[in-house]
Amino acid sequence: IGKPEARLYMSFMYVAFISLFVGGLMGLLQVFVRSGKFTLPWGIDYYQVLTVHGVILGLVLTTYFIIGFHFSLMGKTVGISQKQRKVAWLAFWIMVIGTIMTATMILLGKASVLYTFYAPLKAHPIFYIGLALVVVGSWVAGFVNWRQVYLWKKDHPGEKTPLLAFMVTINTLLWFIASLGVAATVLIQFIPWSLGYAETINVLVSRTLFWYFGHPLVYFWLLPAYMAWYAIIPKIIGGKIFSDSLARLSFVLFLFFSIPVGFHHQLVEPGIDATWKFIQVALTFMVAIPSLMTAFSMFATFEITGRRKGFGGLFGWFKHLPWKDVRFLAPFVGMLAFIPGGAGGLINASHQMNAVIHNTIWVTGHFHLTVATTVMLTFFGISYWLIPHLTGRKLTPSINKLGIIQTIVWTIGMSIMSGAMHIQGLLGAPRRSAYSEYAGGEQVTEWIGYQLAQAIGGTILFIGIILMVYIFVKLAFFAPKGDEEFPIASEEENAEPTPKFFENWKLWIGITIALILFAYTIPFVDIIQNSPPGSVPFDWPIGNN
Ligand code: HAS
Repeated sequence: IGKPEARLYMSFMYVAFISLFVGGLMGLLQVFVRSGKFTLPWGIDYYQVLTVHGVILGLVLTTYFIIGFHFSLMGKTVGISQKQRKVAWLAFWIMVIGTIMTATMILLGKASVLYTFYAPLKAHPIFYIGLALVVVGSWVAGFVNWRQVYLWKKDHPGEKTPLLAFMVTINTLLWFIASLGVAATVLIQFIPWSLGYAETINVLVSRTLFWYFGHPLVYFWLLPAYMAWYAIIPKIIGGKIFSDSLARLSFVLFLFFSIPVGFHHQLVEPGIDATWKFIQVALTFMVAIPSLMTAFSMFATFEITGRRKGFGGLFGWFKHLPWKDVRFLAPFVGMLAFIPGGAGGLINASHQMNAVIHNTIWVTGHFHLTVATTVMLTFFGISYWLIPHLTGRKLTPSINKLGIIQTIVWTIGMSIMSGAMHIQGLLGAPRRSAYSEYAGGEQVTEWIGYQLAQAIGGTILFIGIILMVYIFVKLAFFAPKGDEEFPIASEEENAEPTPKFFENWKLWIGITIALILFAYTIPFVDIIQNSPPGSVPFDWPIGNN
């Protein structure tokens, strides 16, 4: 790989891993506060720390890692020109400026609005302007990716887009369409409101636009992990991609179904008609299908590879997997975590059960299994080969061993922390709350042991973060020079050829937009028409309703 490309891709990775360290430290402080054995010094507020944690890990770390990974995949499969690289740098710097603006406001205590930042919580205008810049920067990066594919297709008429480039195109499309919602609420509602041009804000509109973005956001995190599962893990285990068409279909289904489902975060919210909640829940169950297809495909790859290596029987395939290779082990633990993580998601999406867990710390447990384990361990698994590949170094056996220890530490820490969160949530403990005895409520005593378990799990996780940051620094600067492989698998020979219609982008985008309009138009008009007094939407520039 050329130096200028590597420098570009690595810049995103540096921001990602610095974020991992800072965000992890904040997580440690939180579990300590919640245990009731520790108070924050110097008047630092719990919600300030919680906002840093959520924004920096949920939004900054993920977005930078994903964009850096997208670029690496595109560079490898369809190439990047010098001009595209320049625009990609522009994207990077717009994002960095935005991130610095946002982070400064949070650190000054002027934006303790949590990573979901919907109204009525209000932050300093610079916080929102910074966020808007991050989104704009990410769009510029996405436009570069589309241009890369477009030019490649022009040079290769009639050929199918390489699988990984196809997947990146879907993920950037998903991100673009979804982030229009957050851009709308930030530009039309929050910036005027925080600047004082508008006196009021329509809370329900802001929450609805946020969740229109917030749910697909989780698939924007998940899909890069799936890219690795479908196309990279088979190579690492010495196998092939089970089916290129199946992989493409599952990504197309994610594009369709990940956006028109935001109401499943608003099931207990008054002001949204129950019929539309029902429809969006039905669509939510549709979005589980491509994940089940992914599970099927992974089992197929494991089994076919195992049998080819001569491991027969019902579970013989299990034995051949390269357990001592951290490039496999870390993502594999991520897959395992997604079994309870995904099941938890289906519980959340079911209206009656949602009433039990909504706003409890169960939800925090759910997303620490999904994003903080499934996605993060896969991202770590990618880093073990991608970072040395980019820096011209080698993943040595000793760093590999350290990676295995890191994976085990993460698994233990997360099982304790997330397990405690799930149980405590079922016992009614709220999420997003500092330590409280709730006026001596009897039920509260049941939570204490779990709060302590959370603190123990969180501390183990923090050790995992230190280890990972150490491994990153080693791979980026100190590992011996060499050529680390960029592992991309080829397809099984007997797989059906991929049908041509997969390249029909107009069709995919058309269906996506139709589904969004179907799921959102009527309820959105309804929300606006029935706004309570004092919350007229979009009242800027009149501003005094
Ligand atoms: Fe979720 C809340 C529903 C997936 C993240 N979710 C959240 C929040 C986050 C989040 C961050 O319906 C909190 C937001 C906030 O701050 O308020 N979620 C779902 C559903 C799914 C789901 C239906 N979530 C995710 C993923 C996330 C994520 C992925 C991040 C990456 N979630 C909800 C709902 C809420 C929610 C409600 C709101 C709750 C409330 O009331 O506030 C589905 O996509 C899940 C489908 C997944 C599966 C699993 C397939 C299994 C696979 C593994 C295969 C394993 C192998 C290994 C191959 C059906 C693919 C096998 C080897 C062996 C040896 C066995």
